Amino acid sequence: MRGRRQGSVRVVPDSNFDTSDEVRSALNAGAPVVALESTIISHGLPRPDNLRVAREIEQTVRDNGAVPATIGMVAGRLCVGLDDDALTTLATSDDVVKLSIRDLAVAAARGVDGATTVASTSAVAAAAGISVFATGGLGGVHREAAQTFDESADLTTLAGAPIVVVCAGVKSILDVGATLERLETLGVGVVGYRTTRFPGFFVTDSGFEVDWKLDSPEQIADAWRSHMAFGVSPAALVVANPLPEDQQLDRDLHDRVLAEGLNIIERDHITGKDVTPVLLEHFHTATEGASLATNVRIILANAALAAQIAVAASREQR
Ligand code: PSU
Ligand code: MN
Repeated sequence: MRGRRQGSVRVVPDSNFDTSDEVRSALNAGAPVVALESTIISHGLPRPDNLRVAREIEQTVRDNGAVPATIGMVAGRLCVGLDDDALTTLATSDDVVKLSIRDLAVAAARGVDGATTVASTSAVAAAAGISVFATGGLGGVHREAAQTFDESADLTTLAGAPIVVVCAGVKSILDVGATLERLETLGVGVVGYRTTRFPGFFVTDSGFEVDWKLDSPEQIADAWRSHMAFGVSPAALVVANPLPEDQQLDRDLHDRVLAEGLNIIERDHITGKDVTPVLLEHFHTATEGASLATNVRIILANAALAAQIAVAASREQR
């Protein structure tokens, strides 16, 4: 196979992906690029706000000095950097398939439109030579996983995708403690941004600690440079960026809606890749928009921090 190595992932020649001119030029010049996922757009946020938010995320990356590379599949082509038409399709079409890492090849053969999860986005981004990725929340170990075995492929994929992932932790719809244990087992680094408390997405503090705290984009870029220079681990580095306390979702509302959502999953026998989207949609309808507003603040904050990290990393490279 052609291509240079970055961790265990081979950086493939960009002809294997449909890379936009803007993203390709930025990568060739060593300029800062931030990868963005598309499942958040198609299955994570309600319409019609999702398209507006998708554009705002890209604009936030630009405002902070980096080039956005939203990743997704259009008519079977795996795209790194979507134009506005493609973004619109993924946000508005009813036929967009949620694509985890295992789905990419079959989906390409079928020529579908698809949205990439954290798993597939991080793997494609790392292979394309992008070193920073912004998302909302990671998938993780579901409650009841001891019976259902429901653990997101996000976790296992991050073990072999060398990229910095900026997120607000994982949603409390998951088993947060078990998710952190799995990240440890898988060798995925977790640092808190200006905190040692692991965030719970809608809420600032999930109740769990992380071992490391880094306080600036430069410190994170330094850590990443060491990770890549040592070359002893192919894993991602998760940067957990909590929402300020005065912006989190009301705790009582949060706990009530979560309990309802978990009941729906059990009542309707929801399984597999539908679990996460059904829980997220329940949150957005049951909180009458409050969770959506929180969600948007989180994603934009993560996009800004990711761009600042990408800028710091590209400065050090030169
Ligand atoms: N968690 C969120 N918002 C999301 C997702 C997770 O708070 O939109 C999406 C991401 O794309 C993530 C995926 O990678 O759900 C995980 O799905 P699953 O649990 O089926 O692996
Ligand atoms: Mn699952």
